[in-house]
Amino acid sequence: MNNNQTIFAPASAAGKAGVAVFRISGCEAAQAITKLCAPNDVPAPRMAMLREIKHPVTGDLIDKALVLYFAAPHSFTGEDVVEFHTHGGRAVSNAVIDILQTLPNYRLAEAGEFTRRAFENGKMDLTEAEAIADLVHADTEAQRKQALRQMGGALGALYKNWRVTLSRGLAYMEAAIDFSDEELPADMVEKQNVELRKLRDAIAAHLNDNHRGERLRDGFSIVLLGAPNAGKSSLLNALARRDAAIVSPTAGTTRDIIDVHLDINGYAVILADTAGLRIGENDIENEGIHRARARAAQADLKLVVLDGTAPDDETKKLIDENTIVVWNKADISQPSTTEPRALPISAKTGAGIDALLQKIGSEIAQRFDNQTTPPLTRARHRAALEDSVAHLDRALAAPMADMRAEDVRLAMRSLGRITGRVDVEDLLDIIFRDFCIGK
Ligand SMILES: Nc1nc2c(ncn2[C@@H]2O[C@H](COP(=O)(O)OP(=O)(O)OP(=O)(O)O)[C@@H](O)[C@H]2O)c(=O)[nH]1
Ligand SMILES: [Mg+2]
Repeated sequence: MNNNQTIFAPASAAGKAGVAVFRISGCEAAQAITKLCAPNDVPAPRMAMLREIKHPVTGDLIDKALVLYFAAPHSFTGEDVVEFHTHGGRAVSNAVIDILQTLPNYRLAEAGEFTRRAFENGKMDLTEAEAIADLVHADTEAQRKQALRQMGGALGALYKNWRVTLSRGLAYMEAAIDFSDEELPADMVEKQNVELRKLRDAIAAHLNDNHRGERLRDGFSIVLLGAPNAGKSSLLNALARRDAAIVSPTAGTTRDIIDVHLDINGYAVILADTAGLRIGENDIENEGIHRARARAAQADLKLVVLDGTAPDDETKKLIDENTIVVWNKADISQPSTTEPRALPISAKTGAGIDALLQKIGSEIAQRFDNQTTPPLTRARHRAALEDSVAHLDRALAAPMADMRAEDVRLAMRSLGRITGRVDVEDLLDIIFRDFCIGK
């Protein structure tokens, strides 16, 4: 990737729309205006101006557009940035892109390249850049809020503070190595150890969060479980409001796991339909049952479906504290008093489905709400934090001051990789690949 080149890209989605936004960034960004609009008419920075966009060679009028100029470093990328807000038709877009491509030293941006330049120019740390990708991909309210909070720098600030605490500790440790004992307060090592342990415990507590931030981002997983014919697939369809899974009176209909994505009270949910649990009639059904059990073991919440017309004890054995139980086929059966926890529903008529959705919503909210510290949102952060705890454990157990200092240095390095303040060159391609073109 060549940062000396000026990059451009459509920043709005392709297709017909009222307006299309083109973004241009780099030291020659202003050329887009002087070549396409007027040679001596770059608008004052941050002032929107209506201009004619013309073909630089033929002089053909392409469109009338709003033109904005942001002078470095006061722009999203920290470079000179130009935006054209044209009309959003395909022909206009194609013409603008074709012309920009002919300008010297201009090239189409790669996915995430604008944000990458912003990161490289110190406009944001990596957690904030990742939050932008999350915000662009957010489908639900909870995802949007989490991304916004991270974009505000809450997560980056937390990790940065930990790193600052460590660097302060390290300074003392290095002093202890460099100076002889009598020049330093006697309890200094002890004090440092207390600080290190406090920080180690804070990071461990942050890690021990049930993966809630990652779940909020990736989706909360709920699995439907029950006997064959209990009505699991019917319930999946009722909750998804579409015919996602095959329903039939034949026991053993579902084999493969069927996932549907739902938005329940603003939370992203992945609901999985599974094979009815019994001793299967053949290898295929048994494989389906095996998969159902495996998925149940990883799920955040189990939705156990009792067949109201034949509530069986095997199904009841699946119920634990992480379960919502429903009494299905309540339209043709009488809910039993022996199962007071079971919510009566009918997947067929839709009775009780709203109450079930409410119950699911409150179960999820209970797990996510009332959080004071910003949640950990990515496996990448988790791995770095785990690394850093391991180094701190080693530092606390180190028999010699210089070994301890080295482990603290490594713990700091792991924390620094999260925000991108230390060597992360190898990570950048992976992180920014997640983005859209134009972001
Ligand atoms: N009356 C009534 N019938 C239902 C209800 N829910 C499901 N059924 C019927 O029960 C039968 C089985 O439904 P499915 O949804 O396929 O059951 P399943 O649990 O997915 O079954 P397997 O995939 O075989 O494990 C079908 O004939 C449905 O129409 C309900 O609430 N009331
Ligand atoms: Mg089924």
